[in-house]
Amino acid sequence: KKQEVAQLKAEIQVSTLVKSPGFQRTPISLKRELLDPKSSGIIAEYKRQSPSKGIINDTSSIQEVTEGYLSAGVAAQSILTDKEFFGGTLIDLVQAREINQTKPILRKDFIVDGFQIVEAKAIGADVILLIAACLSKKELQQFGNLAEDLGLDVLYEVHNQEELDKIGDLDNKIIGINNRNLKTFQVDLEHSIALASQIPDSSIKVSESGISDPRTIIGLKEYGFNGFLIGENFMKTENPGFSCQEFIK
Ligand code: IGP
Repeated sequence: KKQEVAQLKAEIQVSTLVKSPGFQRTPISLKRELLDPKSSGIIAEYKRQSPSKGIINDTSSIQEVTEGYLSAGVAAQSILTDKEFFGGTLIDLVQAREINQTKPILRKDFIVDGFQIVEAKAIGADVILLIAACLSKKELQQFGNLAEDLGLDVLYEVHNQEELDKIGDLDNKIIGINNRNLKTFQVDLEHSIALASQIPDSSIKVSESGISDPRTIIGLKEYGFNGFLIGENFMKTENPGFSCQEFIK
């Protein structure tokens, strides 16, 4: 009986979510944005804290950072909604969405259940993150299909060849290579460069983490990268939007 009640509860939650504002809008495509030759490719993140750095910024509001990133000319926004490790909330994304009506928003979180994908859509996200290291091949496929059914883009995150293989067909997918080793927190940009050659031209490549110099972006573009996910380098300053400008002008 308990299982039956739990199932019913889940169904009611989902049927409530599908009536929320996120379901009344058409998501903005990250794929299209990153493939636009005029795009800056910068996916700027809102990150208050991290397990490796502790507090990064606890004074800049989501509103001022969103406005700053947008006027700097970012391709998209990434917003951490994980509370435990990153001090993020769903409300951050809702508030950013109120201001940002033009650029894609990535819900950055550890997705381990389809419910979180429906939730992402409900709060107004356009893109979800699926981390290959945390999910089975079957889950990656299931969650990827669910996101697609809801009209959301997926950023598939990998660290190595093994994780890349788990994703299966890479064609036309957005693949993020995380330069930060999740166990040691060491950042190595060579990760992006080495794995890039294993990703077909038909997919969209994003380099994630540890980018702190605009020249790095110029270099990564030569290796076919379309997107650059940057958090700490902007958030550690007093005015993240202003710091972001230097990467776009
Ligand atoms: C941003 P950085 O080093 O610029 O702050 O990195 C982003 O790549 C990083 O926050 C990140 C992340 C993740 C966080 C990449 N993948 C998965 C949480 C979960």
